[in-house]
Amino acid sequence: MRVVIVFPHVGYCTGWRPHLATEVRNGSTYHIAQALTYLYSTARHYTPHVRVVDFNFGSHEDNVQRVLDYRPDAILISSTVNSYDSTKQISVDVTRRSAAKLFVGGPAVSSNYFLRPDLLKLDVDCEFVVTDRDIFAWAKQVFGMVDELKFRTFRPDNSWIAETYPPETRDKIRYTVVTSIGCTYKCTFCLNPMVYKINYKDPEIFREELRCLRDEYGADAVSVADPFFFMRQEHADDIMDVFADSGMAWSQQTCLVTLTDPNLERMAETGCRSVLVGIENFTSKEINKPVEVTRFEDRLEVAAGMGISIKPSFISGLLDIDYDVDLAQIHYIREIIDRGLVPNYHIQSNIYTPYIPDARDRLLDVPFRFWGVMPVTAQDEEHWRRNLDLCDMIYELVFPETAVRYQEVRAEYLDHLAHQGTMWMKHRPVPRVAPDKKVHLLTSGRIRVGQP
Ligand code: B12
Ligand code: SF4
Repeated sequence: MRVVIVFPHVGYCTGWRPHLATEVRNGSTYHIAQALTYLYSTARHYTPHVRVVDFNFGSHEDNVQRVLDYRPDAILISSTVNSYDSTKQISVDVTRRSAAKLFVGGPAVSSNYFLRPDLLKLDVDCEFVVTDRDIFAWAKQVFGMVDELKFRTFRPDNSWIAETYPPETRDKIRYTVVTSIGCTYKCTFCLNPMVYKINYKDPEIFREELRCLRDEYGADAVSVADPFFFMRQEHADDIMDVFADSGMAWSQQTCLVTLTDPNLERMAETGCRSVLVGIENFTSKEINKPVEVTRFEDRLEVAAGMGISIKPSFISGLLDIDYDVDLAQIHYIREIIDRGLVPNYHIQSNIYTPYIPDARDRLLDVPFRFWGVMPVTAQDEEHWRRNLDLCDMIYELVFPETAVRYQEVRAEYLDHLAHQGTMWMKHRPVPRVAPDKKVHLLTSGRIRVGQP
């Protein structure tokens, strides 16, 4: 069986920081998706004929041609919601000229398939694939069989990188690895605790993976994609020992409470240069992890003293937060930039995006490329104006260098809304499920709305 794995274009939410910056600078890099490494390696377990095409590089037409040239029997598209416009376009363009069977999966599908299926409608036939705890289970749908593969012992194969990205592109990408999946916290807006069974990679498998990235690609730094690096101390210690032996620089993401003095010291000793820390909002009850201003500022200072940059991430417009409280947080973010505590290009500051179906959201009818950048949910028109105002304040105060680009994207967004009969998206209502119950229900199909 011949398989092509496709990563669609990520819309305006590029992953470069800030999203709407028109120049790539301050060390920004494109992070290779671990979904691709694992989709490729798993597919190779079943067939030798696998190719990956990443639509974030090169033209759409050339990439469609590359998919077709491989003469696939199956095409697997891995999509987030932000890249779903591109997924729709690719689906139409490839199925028009190929008889390959189309499978569409990834976070867009896992989060929406059961509770908001109307969002996934495509103009072509396809089979949707939901990840429910087991990241290898999809082989049953695609290959008609499934072997017992375990994240802990599975050996990822990174040889797809050389076939996918030409050397000039490889200079711009950041090599990534994943050492654990899932999360022990349960923030209501996050897919991680809902889609993955918690699991930890064997440090010796990880050592081999790093060796391959260093020897075959000359990688001298990697980014760890684990949603919560310090989820289990023993595992994190083992992984840091492997980094110490490798001599590679590394970065990771974790929660504020785990940035203790001993952890920061060991991170510094083992070559960790930066850590993404999800602060999100200092007052919201939607957040399941402890975050406090004093601890945050104290940790910023201690980490900086050890040569580690803390890259905080903030969310405005969460469902339980008032406009004034959000506005105060945006001013606070500006203040920490002015006080020299964090440069703005190390900050993620986004308007709340309704990635997880929630009966409290009312979605706007805008293309998916705006998700993660502009407001796409509000209770009513007045609330939408307040969310838009928060968004304006974020770009004006936190990312002033994006002003021109922001105004272009904003104008396109407003123009789109002005040409709709109604600004609200029509879809069947999302069933009310208590946020803490969603962790076990979102991807299991035990509550569902009916298929797209
Ligand atoms: C690491 C990470 C990042 C990293 C690296 C991103 C990258 N490109 O890899 C960084 C920090 C850069 C990042 C950025 C962003 N991210 Co991110 N990220 C993650 C995270 C925590 C882990 C992804 C991962 O590596 N998983 C491990 C791999 C092995 O598992 P997997 O991806 O689930 O894939 C397996 C299966 O699901 C299945 N599968 C997947 N797709 C398909 C398709 C088919 C056809 C089949 C058969 C099977 C299949 O098989 C795979 C392997 O076996 C996820 C959380 C999540 N739950 O996925 C969020 C997540 C994917 N990110 C998200 C978002 C929104 C973003 C940003 C848009 C954020 C922003 N505002 O900038 C950007 C987009 C950047 C980009 N270019 O992709 C959202 C997507 C929401 C949604 N519902 O669409 C997620 C789900 C987190 C969340 N908020 O809940 N991200
Ligand atoms: S702590 Fe981070 S990864 Fe875990 S559920 Fe909350 S936002 Fe998601």
